[in-house]
Amino acid sequence: MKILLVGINSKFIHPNVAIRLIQKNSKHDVEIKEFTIKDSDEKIINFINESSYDYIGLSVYIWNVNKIKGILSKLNKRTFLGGPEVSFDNEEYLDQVEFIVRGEGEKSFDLLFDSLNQLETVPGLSYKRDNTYHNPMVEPSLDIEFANDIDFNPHQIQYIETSRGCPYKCSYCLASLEEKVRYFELDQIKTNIKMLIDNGAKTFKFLDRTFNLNIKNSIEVINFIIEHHKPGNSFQFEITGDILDDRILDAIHKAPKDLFRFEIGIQSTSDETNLAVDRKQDTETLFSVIQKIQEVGIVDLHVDLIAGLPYEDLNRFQKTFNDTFNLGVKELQLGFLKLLKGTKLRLQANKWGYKYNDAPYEITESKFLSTEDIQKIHTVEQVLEKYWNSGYLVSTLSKVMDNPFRFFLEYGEFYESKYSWFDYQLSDLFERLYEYLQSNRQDIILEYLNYHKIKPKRWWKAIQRQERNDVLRTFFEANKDYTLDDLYKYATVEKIDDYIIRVFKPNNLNTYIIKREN
Ligand code: B12
Ligand code: SF4
Repeated sequence: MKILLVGINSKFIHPNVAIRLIQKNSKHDVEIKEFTIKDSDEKIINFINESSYDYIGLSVYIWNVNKIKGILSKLNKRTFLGGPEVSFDNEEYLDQVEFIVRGEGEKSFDLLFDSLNQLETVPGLSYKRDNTYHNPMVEPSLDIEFANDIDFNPHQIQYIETSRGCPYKCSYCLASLEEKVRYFELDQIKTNIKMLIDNGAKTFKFLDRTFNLNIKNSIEVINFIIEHHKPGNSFQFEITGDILDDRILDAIHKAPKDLFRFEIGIQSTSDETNLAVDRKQDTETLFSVIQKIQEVGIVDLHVDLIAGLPYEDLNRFQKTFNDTFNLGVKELQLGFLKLLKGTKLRLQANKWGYKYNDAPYEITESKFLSTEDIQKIHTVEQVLEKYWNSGYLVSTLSKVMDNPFRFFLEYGEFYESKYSWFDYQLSDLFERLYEYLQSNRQDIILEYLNYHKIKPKRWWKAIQRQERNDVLRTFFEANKDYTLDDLYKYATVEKIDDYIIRVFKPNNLNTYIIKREN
C-alpha cells in the first residue's frame, strides 16, 4: 500500500517537519510532497488525483486549513488528516475523510496502517462508525527518531526539535495542553545539525517551546553549535526569559555576534492579564534578563506581544507596548490574539466577550477592546513593521518619540488618511514621515542614503552641479579616503542643514557630514 503525506506550507522557506518525522518513523511505504498556500487548488488536486497512491494524508495547520477544506471534496483518493488544526473539534471533517490522527502523529500513523481493520486499537484516532464519532486522544511519547534531512533544502529554514511539550499553561496556547516535556536523544540531534551545516544550511530554528528549560541540554547544544557553525549561520531559540539561567547566558555569550537569536514572549506586562490567562511571568526579572542580553549585545533579540488579552484595554495595552518598546530590542513583534481550537481561552470566549472570525480565529472585539481599538492597534503594527522592525528609520524615530505607541498611532492615522500600506515605494516611507514631522529632514535623508548601496531616487531638491563639485573638491583636499575621480563618479552631495556626502563606491560605502557655513 502506497501512502502520500502532503504538507501545504505558509511559504517556500518553511518546510513541513511533521510529515518528514512521520515518514522517518514508519515502516510503511510512505512518500512526502509539499506545496505552499500560494499554489492553486487545481495544482494540488490534479497532483493528488493523477497520482497512484492508495491513501493521501494531509497535514492541517492554521495557515492551510481553509485551503484544505476547499479541496477535500474534489479529491478522488482515500484521505485522512493530521496536525494541530484537526486535533480538536474535528468532527466536521469526518464525513469527508476516513480518519484523523489527533495529536502527536508518528506512532499512531504507523499503527494505523498496521491495523486498518481494527481502528479502535489505534491511539489518538478519530473516525466515524455507524454515525458515532470515536475521538480518543493520544498519550504523547517521544520514543521516535528525529529527522529533518529528508528532501532537505539548504535555502529553507531548518527546523530542529530537541524537546516536545511545555510545563506552562498559558490558556491561549496549544502547547499548554501538552505539559509533559519529553526530550529527544541529543546525539542524534547533533549529528543532524552537523550534517545540515556541512551541506550548506544557514538558518536554523528550534521548535522547543522553552529551549532553556533543561539547562544541561541547552548548554550542550549551544557549545556544539559554537564549535561547529560556519560563517553566515543563524540559530534561533524560543526562550522563557524569566527563568533563563546565568550558566546558559555565559555559554551563549562565548559565541560570535548574531550567531544566536532568542525569541522571547513577553505578551503582556500586566500581572492581572497574565494571571487571567494562566501565564506565570515575573516581568521584572524578565526585563532585567533582557537588559543583560542587550548590554552584552551578542545575541540578536526578538520579543513578542499579544494584543487582545483579557483586561488589556487600549490604554493598558499602550503601557505593555511602551514598557516593551523602551527595552530597545531590535525586533518587536505585535501579534493579535487568536482563539485556537483546543485552547482554554477559546472555551472562555463568552466570559471575555471575544468575537472572532474563521481561521486564523483572530479576535475582532472583546470586553476590553472595540473593533475600532483593534483597528488602532493594527495601525500601530503597520508603522512598527514598516518603520522600526525594518530598521529604516530607527535613529530618526528614536529622536522624535517620547510615547512610542502614541506616536505610531498618530503618525499611522495620518498616513492612512492619505496613503496605502500596500502600494508604495521605499522612498515614500521616508518622504511621508518628513511630510508628517516637518522636522528632522536631515536625519531622514541620512537614514535614506545610508540604507542604500547604490544611488537612490532623490525625493528632495538636488544641489547645483557647480556647488556639488566645489564641495567634493574641498572635501578631497581635506580627506584622502577617495580619489577625486572616484568622488566625482560615486558620490552624491546633498545640501540639507549641512552638506551630506554619500559615496556609493562598491565595497567602500561611506557617509560624511560637512558643516555648512551660514
Ligand atoms: C514552524 C511554525 C510556523 C511557521 C510555518 C511553518 C510551515 N510549515 O509553513 C510560521 C513561522 C510561518 C508560522 C506562522 C504561524 N503560526 Co505557527 N508554528 C510553527 C511551529 C513553531 C512549529 C510547527 C512544527 O513543525 N512542529 C513540529 C511538528 C513535528 O509538530 P506538530 O506540528 O505538532 O506535528 C505533529 C502532529 O500535529 C501530527 N501531524 C502534523 N501533521 C500531520 C499530518 C498527518 C497526515 C498526520 C498523520 C499527523 C500530523 O504529527 C506531528 C508529529 O508528531 C508551531 C509550534 C511548535 N513548536 O510546534 C507553531 C504553530 C503550529 N503555529 C501556530 C500559529 C497560531 C501560527 C500563526 C497564526 C501565528 C501568528 N502569527 O499569530 C502564524 C500563521 C501563519 C499564516 N500564514 O497564517 C499554532 C498553530 C495552531 C494550529 N491550529 O495550527 C502553533 C501550534 C503554535 C501555538 N501557538 O501553539 N508557524
Ligand atoms: S505561550 Fe510559551 S510558555 Fe506559554 S504554554 Fe505556550 S509555549 Fe508554553
